[in-house]
Amino acid sequence: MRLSRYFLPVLKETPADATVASHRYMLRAGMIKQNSAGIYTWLPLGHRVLKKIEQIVREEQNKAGAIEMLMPTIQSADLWRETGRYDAYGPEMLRITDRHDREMLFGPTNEDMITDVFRSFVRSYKDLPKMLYHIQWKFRDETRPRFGVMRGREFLMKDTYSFDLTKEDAVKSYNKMFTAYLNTFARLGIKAVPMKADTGPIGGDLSHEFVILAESGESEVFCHRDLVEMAPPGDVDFEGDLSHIFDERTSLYAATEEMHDAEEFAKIPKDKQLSARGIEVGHIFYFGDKYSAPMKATVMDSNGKPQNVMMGSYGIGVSRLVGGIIEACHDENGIVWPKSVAPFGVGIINLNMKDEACGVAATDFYEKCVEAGLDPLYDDSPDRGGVKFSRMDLIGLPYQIVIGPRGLKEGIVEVKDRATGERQNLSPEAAMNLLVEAFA
Ligand code: 5CA
Repeated sequence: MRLSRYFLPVLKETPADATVASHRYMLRAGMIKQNSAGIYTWLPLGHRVLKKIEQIVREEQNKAGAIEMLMPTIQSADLWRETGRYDAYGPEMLRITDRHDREMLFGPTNEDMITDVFRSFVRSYKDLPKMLYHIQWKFRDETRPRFGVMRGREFLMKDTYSFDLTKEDAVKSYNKMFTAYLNTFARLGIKAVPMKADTGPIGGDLSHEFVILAESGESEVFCHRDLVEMAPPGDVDFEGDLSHIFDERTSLYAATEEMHDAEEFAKIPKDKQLSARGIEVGHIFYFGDKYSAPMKATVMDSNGKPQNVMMGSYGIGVSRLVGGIIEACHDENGIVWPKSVAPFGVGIINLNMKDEACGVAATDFYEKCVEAGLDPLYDDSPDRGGVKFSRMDLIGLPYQIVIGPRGLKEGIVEVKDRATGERQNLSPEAAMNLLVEAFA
């Protein structure tokens, strides 16, 4: 992409109402525009990141055996009356009436609807287990939408629902998602720690939040330090036994504020005790027949007896992650994207648009990057060098290639690693090799 043809409305001023780094940088880098409280337009740069995160989440769900579908955003109140959640959910639910005075709502989550889908089609234990998911916009009329996309009112969620005959099988599904989440967050370039959590309006008796540790986190969390550095499971057989992955993590103390047990925490060696602030980027629940019982979602077991299907639900805040990743990955100059989710792989800065040799070299390098699949952003604007440098730092692409008249005379370009700040003078060929290797 050439910057001159792109839509990157970068702001010079720091927006006054943005109190956390991710919100400030997302506004300044032209990633989002607020439309009303907690509701945002995803501008092209922000949209790229959102889609990259979504795709990684999708790939890891598919690996775990979950099946993608798509349910609507607008739901009928009737389904929610069946489970008693229409009244229980309270003012966070956006309620709508259509022209026939039928009560509808903008879905804050989908347990009720997916249970209806399930009971409409599945009759036998032979069709189990099943894990179904979608990636869809949700609406929650939060009392205090804040921190930009991290606590929005309209937000993108990946929500998976598992269906099993027995609690024992349902726990296997829970472990699949637990494992898939560890891999997902590692691929996104962040450390998200699974912590014992409260179930809130979703319900159930087994639940974990996946939490990024960051100063701007909304809640206090407590855990054993070793959990933070644990390697992700990687390539595992999702049909095999995954309980050791779950046990290995949950044997170490980790809990959110609501579940915190000060006495248990005190048993951890002092130097391993970690209390910090955290951002919840994922939340998984096992709730058995909480929805299947009232909605009569049953399957025949091997004796021909109807059984309530045992369920769990598993959420990832896809849009929240854009902010969460920035909270974990930034410095005083701007965002420092992990390679896997960066909106472009490399930024090319042409320091002198009037210099013919620079134009030829930059265009040539840009085209080679396109061919190599590096997804380059070429700053071909007439702006001063200083403006180009700070804009490129702000938007946080992993690598910058600086092409200027002086270097070119010696046959070199400058490669800057955004994360380390390290600069190298290399021939264009060597620079290209470095990039190709970095993204291999
Ligand atoms: N149905 C279950 C799991 S599928 C559920 O709704 N869980 S949840 O309430 O914990 O939400 C799942 C994830 O959505 C959270 O972990 C969080 O990352 C994200 N999320 C929740 N509320 C918001 C919000 N207001 N803004 C942005 N993301 C949110």
